[in-house]
Amino acid sequence: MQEEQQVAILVGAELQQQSSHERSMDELEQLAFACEVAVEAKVSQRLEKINPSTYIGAGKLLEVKQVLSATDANLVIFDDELSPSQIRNTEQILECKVIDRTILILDIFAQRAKTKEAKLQVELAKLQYMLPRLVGLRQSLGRQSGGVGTTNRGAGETKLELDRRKIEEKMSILSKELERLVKQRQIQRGRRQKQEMPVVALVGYTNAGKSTLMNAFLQFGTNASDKKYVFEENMLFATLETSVRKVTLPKNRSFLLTDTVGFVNKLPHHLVKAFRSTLEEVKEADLLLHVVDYSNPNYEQQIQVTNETLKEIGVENIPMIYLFNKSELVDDKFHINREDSLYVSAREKKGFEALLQTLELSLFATDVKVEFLFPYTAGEHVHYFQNHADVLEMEHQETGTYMKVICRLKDKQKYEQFMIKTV
Ligand SMILES: Nc1nc2c(ncn2[C@@H]2O[C@H](COP(=O)(O)OP(=O)(O)OP(=O)(O)O)[C@@H](O)[C@H]2O)c(=O)[nH]1
Ligand SMILES: [Mg+2]
Repeated sequence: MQEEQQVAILVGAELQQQSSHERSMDELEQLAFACEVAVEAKVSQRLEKINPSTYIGAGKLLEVKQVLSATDANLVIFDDELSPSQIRNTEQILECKVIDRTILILDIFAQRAKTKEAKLQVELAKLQYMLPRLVGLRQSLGRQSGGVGTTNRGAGETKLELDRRKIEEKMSILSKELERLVKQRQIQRGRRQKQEMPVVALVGYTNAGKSTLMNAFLQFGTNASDKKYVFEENMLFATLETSVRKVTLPKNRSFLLTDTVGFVNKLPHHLVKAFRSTLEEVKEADLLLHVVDYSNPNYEQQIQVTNETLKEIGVENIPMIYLFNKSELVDDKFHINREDSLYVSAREKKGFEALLQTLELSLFATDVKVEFLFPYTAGEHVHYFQNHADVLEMEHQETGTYMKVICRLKDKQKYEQFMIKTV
């Protein structure tokens, strides 16, 4: 079936004196582009409060209808999550397919999801979103042959999806499958924890530069073998899956770095819930690097949205360092004077010296200087410390190998029996 080019009119309500309304509409436009939907026009209305039946006022809606008939637009996208009856009512009046910000984001996630886990999570979130909206969707589909979101699908599939009982059945199957995958992941994570390496997670708004930063870290690190670069791209939600890489800094100081999915304003609640398991890695981090697109005029709101979303997934009380990224694009860059922030450019690899120093301080502050004497029968321990500690001195003596090292506190405790003294 030939897919019709989708052309949309964006509709938003400006509540109070929101300065962020225009930016939210711009972001909606970017989200539409990410779904290959062209934007014909934007219509905004200043409102005291949202109209419960049609979201914007009836008069304004007719204005949208006029724009629809004057252009070749065939889709209306609201910049917020609509209730089932709002979708039904606006579709009836506009005689056109209506979707909202939520389904747009769900569609992007659906298109981008690559791993089985991500696919399941998105599908589940989509079904959850659809369930209470079946009536409205059914009507809309009677008129149009299009799918639920922005993608056109075959009629057979949509019919199946619109059957409530079948949806519920499917959701329960997906949940079980997801649970199984999550368990599998927890086992993997448990294995990793045994390595006792500190975990650092990159978090932040979508397109802030998290993946680019991760790749920069891999270049700086000394581990030559494990340089599996992650995907970075100038588009919203380039990253949907969590990737973990080991970064080794000089002096054998290693940590695990986690790249995660970015956040966006009004991120659908179902989606946050569905992605909770992916983001569990973040919950267990020792340190969060909050990456901010400092060149974005809206960066303050983006920080706020990110912090709120983190709270929603239960991430609290983890030390956080703000990385004001893309700082090479900003002239007056040092006006934020906060102790917990650094200015970097992931693209130009600037500001990394200070960053690495800060990481050293916060991750390896409890490292200790220890002297060991390993008998020659325990050669594997010598090997271990050569790879996991900063070796200051080493000497083969009569009774064994003498080592003076700076190592992790945990290792000191573990190998206490071989210790001569703490220096
Ligand atoms: N000018 C400039 N651009 C940067 C910098 N860091 C990243 N970018 C660009 O910003 C865009 C987004 O970068 P990503 O690393 O994919 O961003 P992300 O935070 O991983 O985004 P999501 O995965 O979508 O959440 C890319 O086009 C990068 O090249 C920087 O320091 N300066
Ligand atoms: Mg990314």
